[in-house]
Amino acid sequence: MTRIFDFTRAMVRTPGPSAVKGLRAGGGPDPDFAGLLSEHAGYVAALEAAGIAVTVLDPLATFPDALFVEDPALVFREGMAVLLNPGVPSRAGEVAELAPALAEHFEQIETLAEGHADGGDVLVMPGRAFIGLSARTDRAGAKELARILELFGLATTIVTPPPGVLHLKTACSLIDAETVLATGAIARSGLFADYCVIEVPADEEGGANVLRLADRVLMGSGYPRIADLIAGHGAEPVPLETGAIAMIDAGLTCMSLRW
Ligand code: CIR
Repeated sequence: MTRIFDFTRAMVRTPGPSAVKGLRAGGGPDPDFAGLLSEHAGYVAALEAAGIAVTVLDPLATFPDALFVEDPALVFREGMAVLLNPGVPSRAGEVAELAPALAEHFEQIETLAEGHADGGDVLVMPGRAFIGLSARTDRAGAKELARILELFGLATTIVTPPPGVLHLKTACSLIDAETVLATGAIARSGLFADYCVIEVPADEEGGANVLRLADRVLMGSGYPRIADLIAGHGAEPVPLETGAIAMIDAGLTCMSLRW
């Protein structure tokens, strides 16, 4: 039986030179373009090594953050996709750029008609999606997204993540159907009371965004205790270099759409 983290296809967008100007909440220097390119290539190689056929879209010079394809859309292996409305003006135009590529793969495409929502704020568990309110996802967008996801048969829960994270999934990730990896603040919040929570050690919170693919978990290198926790849970940790993308506030889930 196909599990929620068994994917056969993914879509990514190669970073262009403007990606070094990607948004970052805490300021800081630009990452090196060669570093971004090599981390992205390593990520694509890791998707392919997991048996996933990857569609690679061309860079978009006018949208520095367009390599983070997870934010302008949501996709489901059952053939549905949702065009979202990113909550920061510089990313709004990414949706129209992504739409034609999605139309080649998805039969039913819904559009967020109200409010703002970023895909990074949506954690999809079996039968239920958690939608985080953030600086990017407002209540109108979350409610509208909930309406659409309920059409798809998913229950939804709108949650307020602890402060200080860009997106809900900056601080938590799916490990399996019953399990999430989460920072201490999320673990203590009771948000995932119905799930098994693997708590990220306090000094490794930057590594809480991981990507489960079949029997492996793509994760940032430099988080040895998270790697041990994942291995202890029976999945294979695959550490990837993420130093450059982390400088523009990104992790593992945000660089692809999977179905
Ligand atoms: C942004 O601030 O929008 C990008 N620099 C990073 C987006 C990361 N997206 C994600 O985690 N889903």
